[in-house]
This record gives sequence, structure tokens and C-alpha cells, in this order.
Amino acid sequence: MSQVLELNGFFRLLDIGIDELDLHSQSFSAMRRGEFQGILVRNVYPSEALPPIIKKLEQHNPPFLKTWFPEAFNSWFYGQNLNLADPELGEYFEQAALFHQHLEQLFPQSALKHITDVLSALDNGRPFCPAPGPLPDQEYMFATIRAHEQGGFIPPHCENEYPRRRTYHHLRGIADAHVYSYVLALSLPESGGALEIFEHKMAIANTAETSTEQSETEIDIDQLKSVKIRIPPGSLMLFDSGAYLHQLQPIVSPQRRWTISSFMAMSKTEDKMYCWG
Ligand SMILES: O=C(O)CCC(=O)C(=O)O
Ligand SMILES: [Fe+2]
Repeated sequence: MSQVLELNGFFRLLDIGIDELDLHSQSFSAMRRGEFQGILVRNVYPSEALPPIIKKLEQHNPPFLKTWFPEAFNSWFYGQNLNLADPELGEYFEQAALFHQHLEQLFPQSALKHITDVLSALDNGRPFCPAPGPLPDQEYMFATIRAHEQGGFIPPHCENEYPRRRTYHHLRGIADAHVYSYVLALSLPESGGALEIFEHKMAIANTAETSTEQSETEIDIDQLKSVKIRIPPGSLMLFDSGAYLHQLQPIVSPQRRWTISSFMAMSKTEDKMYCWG
């Protein structure tokens, strides 16, 4: 049953099942207006569908491009995170085409279609698609797949910091500066690995470019209210990650936390949501 949870006095979470999408076609719009901070869609994949997928990922089958978070985060990707890509995006678009082929091979049915159908249903049927690249036929990588090892984490940041990076030069011209994201959990370690979202909002970034990976803020997070969400495997957590400061808390137990995640922003033409990893 769908419900709206008021978490810790600041975070309104719409919590629904995949079979209730039809009732919530305005919910992405409501999140843009600040009426929700997050939307959790349960059972995007039934739990019994996930072990074979994890097995394939653990075996590096399909042979996705493997890349790394900054070393201290003890985490890596299948696919290329746009923040960490080479600013010239030299090989990026060829890698993106291959990533999409591999993603098609991971699940029995197209993950790209399934995930974008879910997002689109929450946004009154608006199409969600990989952001188009600078040349015809080029597309940004729709998502990345992430593996967080024991001790792995992501420090506090807001996605609205991202468009200032040099790798966003082209994307900034075609998409709105407010970035949202979803995290679709494929596995959850026994302990740790919560997505923690703080009661702290960041404005849209100014356009001064930066080429660094810095995402540290001067905010003392210990003073902030927060919510911690351990995303259940098979569930998709969509949230206003552009505005709200958030982090991934360290994984405490030996199992990996596997997720698929995309960033997304409205096309400047306002008719589509562009996604990238
Ligand atoms: O994996 C998560 O729960 C959060 C990921 C995240 O915040 C990011 O990749 O920007
Ligand atoms: Fe994030």
C-alpha cells in the first residue's frame, strides 16, 4: 500500500509498490515542487530475480568497462561515471555504446526500458532516455553499476555540484542545472550501506567550471538532521539529490552493495528527462 512518510520532520517520502505506479503519475512533478523529497518504488525487480544478476556481476559477465571511484571510497563502477571521465570525453561515447549493449545482456528483459518506464510513469508519461551526445547517434551512458566493498562509502555531496565540471560542458547546454538521481539497489549488505540524506539544501551551482573532484562542504553534518534509508534490494529510490546533501554510509559487512544509478535533468526543451551515469 502506498504511503507518505514524514521522516524526521523534513523528508517526505512517497513509498509505493511497482503495481501502484498508475496512481502516482504526478509524483515526480510534486517532487520538483518540493512536496516530496524522495520516492521509493518497491519491487522494481522481485527479490527472486536478483541472485542470478548478482552472480553475473560478480563474474564480470557481461564484460562491462570497469572503472574506479577515488581510491579512498573503496568502490568501483561498471561503466564510466561522467564526473570522473576524461574531460575531452575522447573514448566515452564509444564506451557508452558498448555499455548499453552489455546492459541489455544483464537482465532477461531490457533494464534500460524497464527503469525508464518506471521513471516515466512517475512523471506523467514524460520520456526518460540517455542524454544525447554532441554528435548524431552519440548517447551518454544511461547509468553506472556500482559495487561498494566493505568499508566503501561516498562522502557528503549534492548532485547540483556536478554540472560545473568540465565533463559537463556539452550536457550543460542541453539540460537543466537541477540534477535528480535514483539508486536501484540490487543487493544490501547485512550492515551499513545506508543512503543518508541531510536537512541541508544546496542552490543550483553557479556556472564557474571546476575540474577537480572536490565535493567536500564546509558544513558540519553532525549538526544536521538526517534520514537513513537502507534501500531494499529490488527497490528504486528516486530523490532530490541535486538539492539535498547526502552520503553513502560505509558498508560494514563483507557483502558488496550492488546498485544501478543514473543522474537526470530536464531537457532544455522540457519534453524529456535526460539520464546519464
Ligand atoms: O548509492 C547511494 O545510495 C548514493 C549514490 C550517490 O549519492 C551518488 O552516486 O551520487
Ligand atoms: Fe549523490
